[in-house]
Amino acid sequence: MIKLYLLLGGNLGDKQKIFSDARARLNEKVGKITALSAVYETEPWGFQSEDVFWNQVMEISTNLSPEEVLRQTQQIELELGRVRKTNQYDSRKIDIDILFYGDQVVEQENLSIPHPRIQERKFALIPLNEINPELIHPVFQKSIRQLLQECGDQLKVEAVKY
Ligand code: PH2
Ligand code: MG
Ligand code: MG
Repeated sequence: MIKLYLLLGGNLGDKQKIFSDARARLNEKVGKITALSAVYETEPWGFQSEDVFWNQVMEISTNLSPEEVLRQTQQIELELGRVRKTNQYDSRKIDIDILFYGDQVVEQENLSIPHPRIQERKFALIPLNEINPELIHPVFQKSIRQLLQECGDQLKVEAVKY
């Protein structure tokens, strides 16, 4: 079993319903969810939009390979209505990103693990820090707590109660 960390993100549609569906499908298809952060309301990072994001991080215990995880998460994105319009950042119903797969480093054309921009994004670091601040980034050899302290991202990230 490998400890996998996934990030949910979305800023269109019924976010509560979509996130709940995504968690149920991940729990069924990828592995048991063993830790879950709060849901955070976050300002769009890297592009302009009126529609704020929700983000949430989960830890999953999985037997799937990284490629199989990618296939399942992309399938779930499609089932939940994800439409990819451009290669630029864009509003979307659901994005499921692989942050970490144990301490493995994967560099393939369509898959990079750890997620290549996690260290620049408080919308990923803050929820991950909530569930595992001691997790070590296998490339930088720094904890999530340390990466968060060093992160210069100023965009708003706030836990939501719903
Ligand atoms: N995802 C992006 C680009 N920008 N901003 C926020 N707040 N949350 C996201 O999940 C997000 C983003 C690309 O996947
Ligand atoms: Mg993403
Ligand atoms: Mg993605």
